[in-house]
Amino acid sequence: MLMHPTMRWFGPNDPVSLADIRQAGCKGVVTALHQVPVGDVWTVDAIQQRKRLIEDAGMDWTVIESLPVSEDIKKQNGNYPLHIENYKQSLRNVAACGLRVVTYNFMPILDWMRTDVSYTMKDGSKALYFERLAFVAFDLFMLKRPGAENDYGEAEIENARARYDVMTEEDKKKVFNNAMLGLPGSEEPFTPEQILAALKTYDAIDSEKLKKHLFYFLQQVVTVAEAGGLKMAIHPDDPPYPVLGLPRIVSTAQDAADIINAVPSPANGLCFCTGSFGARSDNDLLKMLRRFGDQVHFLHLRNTKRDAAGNFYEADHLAGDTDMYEVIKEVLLIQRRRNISIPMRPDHGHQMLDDLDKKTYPGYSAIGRLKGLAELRGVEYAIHKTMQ
Ligand code: DNO
Repeated sequence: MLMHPTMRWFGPNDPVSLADIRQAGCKGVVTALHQVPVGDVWTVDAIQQRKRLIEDAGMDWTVIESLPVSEDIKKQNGNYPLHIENYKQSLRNVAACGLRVVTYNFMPILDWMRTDVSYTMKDGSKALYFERLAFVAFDLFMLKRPGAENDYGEAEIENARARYDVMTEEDKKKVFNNAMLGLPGSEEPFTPEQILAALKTYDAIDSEKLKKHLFYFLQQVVTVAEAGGLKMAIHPDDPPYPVLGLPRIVSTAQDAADIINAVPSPANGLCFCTGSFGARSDNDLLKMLRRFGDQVHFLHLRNTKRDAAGNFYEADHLAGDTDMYEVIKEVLLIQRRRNISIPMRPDHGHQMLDDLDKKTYPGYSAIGRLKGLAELRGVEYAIHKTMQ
């Protein structure tokens, strides 16, 4: 059995069309109703309408990414009881429409963090890049987060200062804007004051408390998901360690085990993102796959290349620190054991060829993902043949 090949689609405004995705070799689409405000109910009508669009293009809506969890739920304040009720209703509605996998994350405020979204590779294509010193400079000298200096060592602060001092005004603007891209709704420029105010709302929430909030959320929604035949798949933190003083609770094997054990159910599982987990050298992805294979409901296959200074860039799908051959082999064994085909998408891709002149979502240009998907499926096909 082969993985179910999919790509992410950001909806009708995505410059990458459903036809493009189909021609890339996908059978399924991963998307969300991005127009619905976080915390509101996804109605059956809206879900059906989106589903029809995808089916008319000859594919299925394989995975929802994401059914977002509101900040109120993460912080357990404001409207969180209502938001949880709404979340359950959305789950019932997507189940009624025949959808099966729901991805979500529990990252406070930020969905992902990079300092450069057009980092030039040797071949001229562009990748996403996290440069540690630029990030520290952003935190200390651009955002000026109170208490930030306690999160870094003296030498690192000094190096970040030196890095900051050589940045032109344009460089600074670029780092600032890129760091802000992972903020949901970040099409609108955020001011440092707005971000500092949002960060402040997490002052009294450490990782232990945030985990409790996640477990409470899971206790509420997993039974509903299970009743509807849905699989919930939590996405790991990106990058998988604390940033900007925010708590992080989906970064390691221990975190994954805690989440799975908190509410044991076939509906409570993982979106196994090799790019996010793989950005941390102490995450052994193969071991994690072996341990959590039964709970993996969705795969993001992406590769990162780390260095000792804490920088990483998004490498070609078959290059980087993760041995994709071994990962895919493990996935095929899991699929055989579970007798299922797990949805997979090539996560991100380099901006290249004609896409270099197009405006696409960072990481989500068509050609780079098409290349990644083709390479991953080639490896998969070859391994599969030898496993018969
Ligand atoms: C970034 C993605 C994330 C992911 C969400 C899932 O490229 O991997 O935005 O979709 O964190 O909730």
